[in-house]
Amino acid sequence: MIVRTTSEITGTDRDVAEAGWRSKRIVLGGDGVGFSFHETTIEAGTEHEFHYRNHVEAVWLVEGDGTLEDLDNGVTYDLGPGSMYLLNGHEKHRLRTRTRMRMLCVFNPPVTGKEVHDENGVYPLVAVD
Ligand code: 9YT
Repeated sequence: MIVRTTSEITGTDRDVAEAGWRSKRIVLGGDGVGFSFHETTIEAGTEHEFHYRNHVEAVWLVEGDGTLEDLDNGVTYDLGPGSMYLLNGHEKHRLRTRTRMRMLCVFNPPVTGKEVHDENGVYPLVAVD
């Protein structure tokens, strides 16, 4: 069994930030369970494009609101506390925050912690050592 708290990973290499967003990865590929589990916060009034070509991601919004645009078909969804979106088709997407969002995200296959977004907002598939 593994038990962790947010405070013990804050400021470590499991706590990553890029412009406008920050993500604390409480479970990573190295934990060996087939998924990774993240708490992502995105600042108010920001816009982000992501495209997880190699991963399936579920995102459960706990706090905040904004919109999610599916860039594969142009459909836009309103998001608020309790909204969940599942990228089961590797959809390229744009998140726009009205207020600061806090969301819980699961990735399969797991993120290892070594990925960086490339110029298209894609994470490469990185094997666990
Ligand atoms: C909202 C979202 O896509 N979060 C993904 C996790 C974050 N980009 C990370 O931990 O790298």
